[in-house]
Amino acid sequence: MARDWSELFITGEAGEGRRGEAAAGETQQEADSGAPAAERRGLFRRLRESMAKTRQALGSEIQATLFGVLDEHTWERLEEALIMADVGAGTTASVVETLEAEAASGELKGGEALSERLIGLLAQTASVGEPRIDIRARPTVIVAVGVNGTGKTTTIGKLAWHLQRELGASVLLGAADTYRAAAGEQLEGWAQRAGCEIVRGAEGSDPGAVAFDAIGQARSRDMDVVIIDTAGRLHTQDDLMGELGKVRRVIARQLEGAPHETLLTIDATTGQNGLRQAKLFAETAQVSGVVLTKLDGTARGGIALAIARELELPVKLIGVGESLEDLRPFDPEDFARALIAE
Ligand SMILES: Nc1nc2c(ncn2[C@@H]2O[C@H](COP(=O)(O)OP(=O)(O)OP(=O)(O)O)[C@@H](O)[C@H]2O)c(=O)[nH]1
Ligand SMILES: [Mg+2]
Repeated sequence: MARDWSELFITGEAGEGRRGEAAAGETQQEADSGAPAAERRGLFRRLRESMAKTRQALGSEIQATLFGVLDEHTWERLEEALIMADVGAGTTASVVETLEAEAASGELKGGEALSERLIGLLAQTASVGEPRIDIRARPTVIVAVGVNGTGKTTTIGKLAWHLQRELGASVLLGAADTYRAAAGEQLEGWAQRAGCEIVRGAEGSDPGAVAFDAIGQARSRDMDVVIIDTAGRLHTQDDLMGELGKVRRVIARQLEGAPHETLLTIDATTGQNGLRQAKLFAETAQVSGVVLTKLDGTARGGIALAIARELELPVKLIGVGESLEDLRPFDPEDFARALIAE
């Protein structure tokens, strides 16, 4: 599971070109600082802080004391709390059923043990597929798709910044959302903040052509990663799905094996409703992972634990704010622990 950036990305072996050297340098730095454990604790603390709303909502219900007396009421309260946090009916039912059965058989004794097991079960349901992002191909092409307003453009900016900062990768952005006048400018703003380059097309121009251009430039300049922004809305949903398919085909023709990663952004504040909208994208855009955004602003962050089951896709990244640093790898166990542990 990806607890930090070095675990999230699959990179080449050390010494294998620029990226390998950068990665090795990073590891050395970590070793020099001698405090990966302390760093991890710091990250975990910040994760808890950024999920304060969900944690407070859940924490007031789920505490070791909840398991003091085990009766029907206990399991009902647990179920209610998880559903309120948007963990989802299916996920909640299966987790609570297992916990209840294990408690009844005497396998688990005491509030502490039950809390721990609950964390483990939630983490387990949230684990599906490949949680990492493989960036060994050069260039690696990442496409961001999702409903308008969910945070594609913002996430791209943050991701570009982290790729450069943590891995020393060179990143080029492709502004293939040519439908909205402001979309290119917005991505340009993020490119400046992240300190990377961008390829844009004229408003209303062919998004596939922008993607084609971006990959062409990245290849000729031997760059590491290309991230393509796409539209979240067109005249109709069918148009949009058609266009995403076209962009994808152009990319595949331009570079074998690309796109290597298709990230679907989902706005956590829209809860189960957002999930339903996301399903359409997941079905048609060959999505390989989810970025769950705006976790900082919602009490329904439990949705992170339901996505794996409901979309059969791993959450790879979470957005916890509006600035560059506010993107982090998703680790189901850390996440469940941050929600539930006292
Ligand atoms: N609080 C918070 N706000 C976020 C996060 N991610 C994105 N946002 C905000 O959500 C709004 C929409 O983000 P965009 O990146 O423009 O969304 P988009 O998917 O590109 O939208 P379209 O281009 O219209 O399809 C912006 O105001 C962002 O600042 C997050 O993790 N936390
Ligand atoms: Mg956008």
